[in-house]
Amino acid sequence: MTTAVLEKLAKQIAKRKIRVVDLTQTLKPSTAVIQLPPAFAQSSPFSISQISRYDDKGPAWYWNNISCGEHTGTHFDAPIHWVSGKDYQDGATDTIDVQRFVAPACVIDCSKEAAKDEKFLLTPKHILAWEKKHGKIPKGSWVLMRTDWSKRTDPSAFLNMKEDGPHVPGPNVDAMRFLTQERDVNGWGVEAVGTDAGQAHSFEPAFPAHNLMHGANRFGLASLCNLDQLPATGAVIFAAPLKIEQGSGSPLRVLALVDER
Ligand code: 23J
Ligand code: MN
Repeated sequence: MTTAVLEKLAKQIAKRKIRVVDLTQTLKPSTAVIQLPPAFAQSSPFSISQISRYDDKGPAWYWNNISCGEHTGTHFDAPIHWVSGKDYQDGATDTIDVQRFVAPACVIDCSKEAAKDEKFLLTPKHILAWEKKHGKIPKGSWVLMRTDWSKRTDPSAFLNMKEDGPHVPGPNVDAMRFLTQERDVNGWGVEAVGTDAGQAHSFEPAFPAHNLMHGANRFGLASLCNLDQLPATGAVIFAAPLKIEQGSGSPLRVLALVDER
């Protein structure tokens, strides 16, 4: 049975009846990195330096040294990233059950709302309205918030930092309670630099996408793109972070399989 299903899947992919959509932003030195208040330590941006390029330093090979924070560009947040998830033995990049790196996605389109309000907050009311149209969010799904925020290619517009912190859309506290407690999701993904709203430092609890998702051993995906190419339901996401020993997350390539029919 399984062989037949996988064979069929491989054929459909080869024929492009199932399309592979790249949900990943290009990682480069100008990639915007989250800015925390000055009291806290900061994450390093992505940097790349050439080792050799078919030259005297290496006549037949090209390669680079790279460095960056774990939470740079399109990246995965593991449960141990947050203090609320620190004790999960299976909550680090190297200990997570790999089965959870492949999961279906529900895409909630908030692009109109985010265009009107840079501080738009997704609430359970919006999620329930989405479910009325598309059905109940299946257990083990990614829930992805489409805002079209990834279309802000200028790093400062992407971060959108103001006097009172970033003006960036995201989820409210009750949305994160609902998805962890009532829907048993695999994780929560967004197009913005982090999984939480720009003003989430002032929420109670602060940073609910981090505090509640990771506290419930669920994952985060940040800086996604091309969510406008996904159906509301039916896409399958491949999101596997680097196997960093006791890693809190990592940049990664996020791919979606989408049925063309
Ligand atoms: C550290 C502290 C606060 C936040 C974050 C990291 C992230 O958004 C992240 O990339 O996980 S809000
Ligand atoms: Mn992160």
